[in-house]
Amino acid sequence: MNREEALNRLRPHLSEKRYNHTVRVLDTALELSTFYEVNRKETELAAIFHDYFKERDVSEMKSIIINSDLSNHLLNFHHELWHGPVAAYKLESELGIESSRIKEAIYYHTTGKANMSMLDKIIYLADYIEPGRQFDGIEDVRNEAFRSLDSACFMAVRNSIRHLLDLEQLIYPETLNMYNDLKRKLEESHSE
Ligand code: DGI
Ligand code: FE
Ligand code: FE
Repeated sequence: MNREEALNRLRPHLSEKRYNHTVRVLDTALELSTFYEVNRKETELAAIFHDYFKERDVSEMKSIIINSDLSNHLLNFHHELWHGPVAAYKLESELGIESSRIKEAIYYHTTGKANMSMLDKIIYLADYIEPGRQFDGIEDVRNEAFRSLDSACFMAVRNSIRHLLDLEQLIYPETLNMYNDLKRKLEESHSE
């Protein structure tokens, strides 16, 4: 599926605002993929479809989770966390995309996880730093993004956890796993 076809498949499922966010994530992700030499085609499709299920009914996502091999554990956490896994699950049957690498990047784009691939990190980070985002401390993450993928992802997940703590929200375990994993890796690389 080429870029134009993919965007045409996505368009009916999103509001203009969310569609424009997706195009900015796509541009940002492609810049990162060029810089870090990550497969362009995979980056393109993962970015385009990362929020494919973002604006579906919560009840639709819930029934997909219950009637699929997706873990019901997700249902114990905020429904904001469901759209990635559900989109990843539907990728092959609805869109004919078979790549497990694309699937994984979409699955974990909201929560992150330990041992993320370069593609996973690029999608996670592009979603966080695309030019339309305004979070506290985001400029530091934008600057770091083209210096070290691990360090920039660490800053993003650290900020997100801080934000969730401020709101007294539940924190999904994979998000903490991502934080711990990158913290260890960055410490190891500094002590070399
Ligand atoms: O879909 P987007 O808005 O582009 O971005 P996203 O997929 O990163 O979703 C962000 C939302 O997910 C935001 O409202 C914060 C929420 N979120 C991310 N990680 C966690 C979380 N919410 C909870 N409760 N726990 C998490 O670990
Ligand atoms: Fe999302
Ligand atoms: Fe997004």
